[in-house]
Amino acid sequence: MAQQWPRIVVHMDMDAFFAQVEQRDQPALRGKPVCITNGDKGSCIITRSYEARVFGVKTGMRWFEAKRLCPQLIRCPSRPAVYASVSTDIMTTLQDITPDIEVFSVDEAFLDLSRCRGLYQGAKQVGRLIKQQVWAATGLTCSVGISGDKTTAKIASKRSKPDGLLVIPPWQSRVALSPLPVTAICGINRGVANFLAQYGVHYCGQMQQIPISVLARRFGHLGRRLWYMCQGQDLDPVRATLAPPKSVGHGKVMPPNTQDKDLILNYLSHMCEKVALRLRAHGMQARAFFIGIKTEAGWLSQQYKTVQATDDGLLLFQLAKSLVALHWRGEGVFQCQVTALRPQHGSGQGDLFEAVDTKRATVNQVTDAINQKFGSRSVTNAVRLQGLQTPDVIAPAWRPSGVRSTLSPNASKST
Ligand code: TTP
Ligand code: MG
Repeated sequence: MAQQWPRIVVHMDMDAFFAQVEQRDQPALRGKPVCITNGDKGSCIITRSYEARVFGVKTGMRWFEAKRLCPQLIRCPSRPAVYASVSTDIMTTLQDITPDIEVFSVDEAFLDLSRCRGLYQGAKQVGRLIKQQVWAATGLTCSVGISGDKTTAKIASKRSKPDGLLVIPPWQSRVALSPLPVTAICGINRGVANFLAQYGVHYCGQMQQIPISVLARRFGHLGRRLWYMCQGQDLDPVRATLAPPKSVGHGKVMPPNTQDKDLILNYLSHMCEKVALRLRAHGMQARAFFIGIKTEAGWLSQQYKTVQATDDGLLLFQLAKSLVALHWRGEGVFQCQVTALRPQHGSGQGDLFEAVDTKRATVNQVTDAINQKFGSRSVTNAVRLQGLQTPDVIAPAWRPSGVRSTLSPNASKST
């Protein structure tokens, strides 16, 4: 991605989240004005489908008032446990894009792509990928805004709704936000707006007219942040709320009783590459790996420790080859598994006496970029070429522990 993007910040927001889940689960509701209330007698609208919005039905409105605006409005009782579970699926699948995710609410997340920009071609492509991932995981649409800061990204996702994608390059943020009333900015409530109005500031574009110190004196650090936010330069970082995965593993069931050594190695090589690719996608490396092949008598396996933390598939394959050489005596193999244990962000603690293999890192980086652009395995190791007919591995659905703790079954916002 172009260097003019000091940070690449994405805001993902589900469209009419609770209502869309109900329309997904009850096909009869699709295309109809639907609203969600607490229980089937609830009097307050928690949210409403886009079909209901056309009639002016709003969140927080009383049921009888909404019904007056839209006589055919259908009321659905809220199912918090279902929404929490869908929310978990969304946040989990977003981890495949970047580990730097801030779960902002039950249906919103910020993603910082700055650390994995090498994996993607551009903002539009990542945005489309995110929408596809969310759709594949849940069958629901979302809207995605991308910019250089959280505030502008959030404005962009909102502006693109529903089922939209809008990129506002950072150098256009100030102009894009300029005509918006200050109350459009997340964090500016009536009290702050009234204070700003005393200085003649009603729109974001007017913020530069007052010195930052005015806001700092009145609201402290938040005031300073608001001054930057209105100008499309929100400095607030994406604060990762999800715990990193405890392990990253790939396994595959093989043709029963495989005794062909080349085929066994081929499968293992494939697993090694998958694990390494996933580590790299998360900006992680590990020093400990489980490698195993399953025979009728059980697993032939070993835990390996590497001298340095690694994300290199070729190095893992060396370990896998040594496993086969050491433990395998020609028995039929049914399954294979490669797992990185306790992966860590970055390269962890380096070894003072071992030179880091930067050449391999560069090869991996270039390979990832080519495969990202032209499809997986456009570039691959020669040992894996003969296995190209085998279908791609389905990634095991690992669930980062952090997701569940940030979302309770009653995760809906209060109304
Ligand atoms: P929002 O993202 O604010 O709204 P939405 O997803 O329904 O619609 P939009 O397409 O405009 O994003 O909120 C997400 C869910 O949170 C929403 O479906 C219902 C719930 N919610 C509440 O429970 N109380 C509230 O006050 C709001 C605003 C939302
Ligand atoms: Mg939403």
